[in-house]
Amino acid sequence: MNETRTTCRICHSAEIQPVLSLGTTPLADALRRNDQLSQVEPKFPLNVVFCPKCSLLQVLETVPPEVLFCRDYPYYSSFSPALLKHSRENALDLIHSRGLNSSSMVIELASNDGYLLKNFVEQEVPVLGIDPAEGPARAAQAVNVPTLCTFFSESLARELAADGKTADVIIGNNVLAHVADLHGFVEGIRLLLKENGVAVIEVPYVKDLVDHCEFDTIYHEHLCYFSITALDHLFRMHSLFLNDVKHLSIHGGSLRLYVEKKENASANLRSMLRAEADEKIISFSYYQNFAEKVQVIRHELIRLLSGLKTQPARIAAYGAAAKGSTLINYCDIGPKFVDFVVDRNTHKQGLFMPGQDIPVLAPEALLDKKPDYVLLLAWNFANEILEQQKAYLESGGRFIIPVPTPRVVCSPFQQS
Ligand code: JHZ
Repeated sequence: MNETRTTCRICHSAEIQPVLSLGTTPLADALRRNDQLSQVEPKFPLNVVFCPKCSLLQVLETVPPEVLFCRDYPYYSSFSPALLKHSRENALDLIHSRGLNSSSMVIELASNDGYLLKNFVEQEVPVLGIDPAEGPARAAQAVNVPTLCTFFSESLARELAADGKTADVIIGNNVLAHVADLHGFVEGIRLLLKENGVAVIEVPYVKDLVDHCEFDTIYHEHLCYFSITALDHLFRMHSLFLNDVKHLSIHGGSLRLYVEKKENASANLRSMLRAEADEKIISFSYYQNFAEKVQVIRHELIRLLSGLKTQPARIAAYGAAAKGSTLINYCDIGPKFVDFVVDRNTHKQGLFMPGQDIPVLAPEALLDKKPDYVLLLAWNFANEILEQQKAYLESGGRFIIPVPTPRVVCSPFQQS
């Protein structure tokens, strides 16, 4: 059963303040098969609150991780070429900067289909992946990335450490925000990390979420939306130290964190912490008009789509992304607006979008069926997707980018 929190996920303060309600939505990655469409679809409240004490933005509802991530989890990182490039650069940089070799150990938490660890395997650096999603974990094993198909936890870290499997580098990309037992997870990192090891962790940055109104990245898998201040606090609670941070553009704006056992804060980290205080990212006032901005996007997007429908235009969507599910369900964009969604991920093709029962097809459908407009649900990969879709654009097709302000674009260079 899902639980609803009454206290902060990091500092346990009960003084949490409401920021946004996205209503009651289905699980964002629970795409359905044709034979499931007549069944009742589970839906859960999706409410966002802010903790003024430690500055953590978070959702109140916790859906059991086994329900979210295990059996039919359809997200496979390797279908996004830009993410593969980003991950390879990260791996090669770590091999070089940390001097990793055949006697090192790299452990990745939420290693998915081996999209990142395969780069270390290629350079003969020993690795271990840990991921609870059965399909992606099998795919990783198939490309020779040793993978434990289970959740990472404090107790698993204890077992691995007792077996002598401690890490020079622990990687955790887009996983910290997903973890219900946040403190157990971070304690596990401490247990698994060698004395001079580093944990390199990527999380979406709450500043980008708010500044660019990326409200669709809020769904039940994402429990926390981190500021650097909140992260600094979290790691200190487990005698770990956030020593450096990089601000990256991936996924609409992310942070790459460098966490170690000894405190050695970079000047860059100190200045980013100061900037968060100066810009009030750590105060409730920063979040106060977020809900209003989200409502404006919903209103403008529906107005745009309704106007196009009266032409009458035919509209499809690109990206059966989890964020796409939040967008179409919060804005109630169903088959009356969108005929079909396309996605390169073959595990999503043939299924239907959660809550709105829109079919997911292969991207070739854009040239076959020639819709007039394509709503870009995976807007975080806009550059890459518009480049791939040049033929569609040249044939007169148009994309609609929904956030931060819904707008129509007709070339790869226009969407910023
Ligand atoms: P994408 C994922 O969220 C999953 P999602 C997860 N919840 C998370 O934390 C965030 O990332 C950070 C497809 N695609 O990655 C692939 C193409 O078809 O933006 C995906 O299905 N062609 C763990 O699901 C979807 O779009 C392409 O060229 O919101 C993108 O999903 C590319 C680039 C992608 O995130």
